[in-house]
Amino acid sequence: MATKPIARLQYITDGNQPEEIIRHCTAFLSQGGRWIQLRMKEADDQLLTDTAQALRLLTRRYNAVLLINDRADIAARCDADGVHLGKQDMDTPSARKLLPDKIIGRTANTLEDVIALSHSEADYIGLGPLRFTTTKKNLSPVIGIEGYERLFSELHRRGINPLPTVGIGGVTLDDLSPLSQTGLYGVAVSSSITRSSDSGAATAAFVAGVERFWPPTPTKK
Ligand code: TZP
Ligand code: MG
Repeated sequence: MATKPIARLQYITDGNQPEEIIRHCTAFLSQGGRWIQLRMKEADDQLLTDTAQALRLLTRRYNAVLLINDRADIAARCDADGVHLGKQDMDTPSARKLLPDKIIGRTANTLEDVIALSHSEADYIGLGPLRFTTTKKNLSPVIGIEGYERLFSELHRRGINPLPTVGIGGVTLDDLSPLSQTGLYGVAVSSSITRSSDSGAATAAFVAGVERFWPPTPTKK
């Protein structure tokens, strides 16, 4: 399967209020963010579908990627660009049947998870948590910057080339420099954007930080 372009900065929505979600997503997109994962843990199917459809229209205006957390069926129904699935969610082959050409992201918490996923039909990995966060319930043990360093050196030692892997869980601006040195492909951020006093300004700082610490590689002529 052709490799799909994965953004180095991914925004994960927080909460279950569509107006708030759309407000923060608009700020994110207007400041250069191009990848949104809609995560509404307490919404029923109707509310999730309605919000996903509104975000689909919004993200199209910015040529941005829209993923739906947990629900491959709703991602398909809303013509989202893909889905992000946790360990308890649908298995990857079943999700691939629903979303043949779309992006499938999966959560990893350990070296073993990353290795298994890197041999799967998934497209990218969210690996975390970097540190404690209240955004997610039932958090797995924190990895820490040193944990990421150890994990990527072990992958290197074993000759394993992982799927693009983004760090997640309590990521702040100050983490971008050290995280970029570990082997991570990028970051997924929620509260550092959603809970800042100005989500647009926070996005602008993340966009600049990600470009600085993961500079685009020049394409050969
Ligand atoms: N998975 C692991 S941590 C997390 C998810 C969805 C939440 C990340 O959000 P925040 O607010 O950036 O810590
Ligand atoms: Mg899930």
